Amino acid sequence: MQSVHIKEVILHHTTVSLIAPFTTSFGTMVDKDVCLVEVIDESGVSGWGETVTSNEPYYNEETTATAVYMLKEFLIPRLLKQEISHPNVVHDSLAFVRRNNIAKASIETAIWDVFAKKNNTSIAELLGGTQTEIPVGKSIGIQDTPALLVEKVRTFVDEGFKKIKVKIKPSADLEYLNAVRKEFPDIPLMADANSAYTLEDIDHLKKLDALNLLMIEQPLSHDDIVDHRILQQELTTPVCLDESVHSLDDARKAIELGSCKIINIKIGRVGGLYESKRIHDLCLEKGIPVWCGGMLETGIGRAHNIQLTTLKNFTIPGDTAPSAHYWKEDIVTPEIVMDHGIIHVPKGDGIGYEVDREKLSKVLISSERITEVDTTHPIPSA
Ligand code: OSB
Ligand code: MG
Repeated sequence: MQSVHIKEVILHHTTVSLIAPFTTSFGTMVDKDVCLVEVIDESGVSGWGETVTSNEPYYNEETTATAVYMLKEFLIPRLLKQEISHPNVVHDSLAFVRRNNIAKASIETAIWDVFAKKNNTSIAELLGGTQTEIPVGKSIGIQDTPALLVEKVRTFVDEGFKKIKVKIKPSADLEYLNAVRKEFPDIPLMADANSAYTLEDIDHLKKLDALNLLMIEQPLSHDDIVDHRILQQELTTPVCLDESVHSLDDARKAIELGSCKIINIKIGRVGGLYESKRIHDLCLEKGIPVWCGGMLETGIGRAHNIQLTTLKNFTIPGDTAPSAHYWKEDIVTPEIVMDHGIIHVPKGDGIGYEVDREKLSKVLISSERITEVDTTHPIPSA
């Protein structure tokens, strides 16, 4: 296999606007700054990644601005002009920086894209993914009334989505979910709390067991795996962890403790495709099903999610909905579309989609070329 040698990195600073506001227990998102990371190999091949951050540190501790800072001051200086034999080694190369996983993933994923393209293959193939059709779920933000939510669910069920995920918070949970279940007794339905509850809510959360949910996602604190164990012992509804799993080690500990029965894998949250694959493999071995979460990505992040989801333990529909559900116009071509609740995995090399520079220019604020190591910080060598 041909290795990667990064000649330059271009940080494309963009602002993108969702077609509709998206509300979770931690707030409402409408516009966000996204940094698109273009890694250019000495052969001239470009690969793409994206910071799946938003402008505020409400989901986790990172923002787009902190991710850009980490890239410029630490991560790019560590990788620029280095010989990278395989993208599997990037995760460990960046381990000298604690956390900042979304920043790390933005460049790690771009290196996977370069490596795959240089070697005339797809990321899915490099990972060992075999699924060619990805079932798609829809994540629905918190609505003003249960009736509005039911109408949204109806629209998405009619479009063919294979799973419906409803965002909840203490003032918008049982009444909303009951309304949906009454109207749709059999659909695969789940709830995502984004850490809105504590163990004091345990009696309240037990009422969810009557709703036959696929799972409840991240009910308790964003970095907890101990209280989730206590909750899981009290619930028949499977607990799924999102925010609390940042690494293979976190996944192992959560599984050993019995803190969850399902794991949501997000490439950004765990620092890249290599760690995502390792978590996938561990979960497969332990009988824990996984699914691919979403972070309201542009087509670049979405494409990486599709490549990852080809792995066989992604048995539950993920949150990677088609681009038109987020953006008036996405930046990749062909458009990412759904066919009766299925995304067909593209056959092309790398991420399988092309970044359309004309479309990119419409959301671009500025492009910053980095060709030399330029940092005042000491950076450990390989
Ligand atoms: O918790 O899964 C989450 C979006 C932003 C931050 C956190 C989450 C989400 C989603 C959206 O649920 C999923 C999507 O991309 O459609
Ligand atoms: Mg979540």
